[in-house]
Amino acid sequence: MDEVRKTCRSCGSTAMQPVLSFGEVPLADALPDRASVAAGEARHALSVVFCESCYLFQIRETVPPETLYGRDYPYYSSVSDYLLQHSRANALSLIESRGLGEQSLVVELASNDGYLLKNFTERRIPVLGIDPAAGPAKVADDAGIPTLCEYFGIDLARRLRSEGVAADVIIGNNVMGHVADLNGFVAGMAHLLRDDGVVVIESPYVRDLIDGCEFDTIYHEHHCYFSVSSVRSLFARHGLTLSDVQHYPIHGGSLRYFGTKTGAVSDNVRRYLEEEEAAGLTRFDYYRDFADRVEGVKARLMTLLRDLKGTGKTIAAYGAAAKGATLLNVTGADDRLIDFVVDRSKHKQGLFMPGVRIPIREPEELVSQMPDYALILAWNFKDEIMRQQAEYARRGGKWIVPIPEPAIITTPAVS
Ligand code: DWN
Repeated sequence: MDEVRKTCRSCGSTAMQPVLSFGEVPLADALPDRASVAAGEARHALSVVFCESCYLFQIRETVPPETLYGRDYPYYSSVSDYLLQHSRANALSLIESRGLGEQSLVVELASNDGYLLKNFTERRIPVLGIDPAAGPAKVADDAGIPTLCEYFGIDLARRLRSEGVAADVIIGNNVMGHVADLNGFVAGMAHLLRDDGVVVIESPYVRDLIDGCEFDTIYHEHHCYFSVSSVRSLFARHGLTLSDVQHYPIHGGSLRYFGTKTGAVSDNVRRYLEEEEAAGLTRFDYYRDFADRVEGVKARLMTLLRDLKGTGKTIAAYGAAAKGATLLNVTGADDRLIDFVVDRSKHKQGLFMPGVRIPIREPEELVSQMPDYALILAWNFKDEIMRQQAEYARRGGKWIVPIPEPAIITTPAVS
């Protein structure tokens, strides 16, 4: 049974303003097989609120973590070349700036298939991965990256500390927003961190989400959508200073937050706090018209797809992304409009997009079937995808991007 929160996930306040409701949608990463599609899939309410007390944008509903990240969790980080490059640059910069070596310990929370930690093990820097998703965790472990297949929080941090484990660096990419017990997670990081260590957290930036109308990134795995203002008070509650923040374009715009026990606060943090205050991120007004803007994008996307279909065009999609599942379900773009979705991940091929009965196939099908249009559901990787699929465009295939505004992109022919 899903919990429906009446208090803020961070500060516990009841001053929460409703922003948006998607009604009931299937879980975005629960990709059904043919039998499950026929049997009918479970749906869960999904709605977003803004906390006026600590400024955290968050969903109300909590689906039990065993349901979200059980045995069949299909997301493997190593599928995107761009993500691998981005992660490698992060690792190399930490190795240099923190002077990491054979005496250090790097812990990664949500270490997935080892996509990031391998950059440390290659340089003989000891690591520990922690990830409750059994499939990706096993891939990492098999590749020689020690991985605990468990949920991280204060209990696990205490156990590790009692076994003598203490981290010089704790990395958590796209995980802090995913945990149901946010305070237990941050308390756990503070507990596991050495006094001179650093916590490095990456998460999509709520300002990019709102300004870019990235509504499809809202789904049950993502409980929280952070700003600098909301992270500062969250960290402070657990004895961590938000000492620096950096912006990256990945996943539609993300912030990397640095937390320390002793560190000074950088000018960057002060600048972000001032800018968020000036732009209004700390007030409900900033979020008030988001639902109307989302309705506009949904309507224009559906008009575009229906008009194309109405003139006899065929449409496929690229990327069986979780955000793609949200987009298809909240717009109602189902198998009557979209013939198939392609995805590089072998863990997704042969299954279906949740709730919309659209089969997931190999990327090669794009060129062998030549649908007239391909909707890029993984729009955050659109450049990488269009480069890989240059042959599709060369043969006359056209791309559609849904976000921030539905548009047809014609890429130049590649010889
Ligand atoms: O927080 C989360 C983020 C960071 O990643 C998750 N809860 C799950 C996941 O969300 P997503 O599924 O929306 O993420 P991606 O990484 O945007 O998904 C891209 C999909 O597209 C994957 O299924 C892989 C696929 N892909 C592909 O087939 N060819 C991606 C690239 C770059 C490609 O070239």
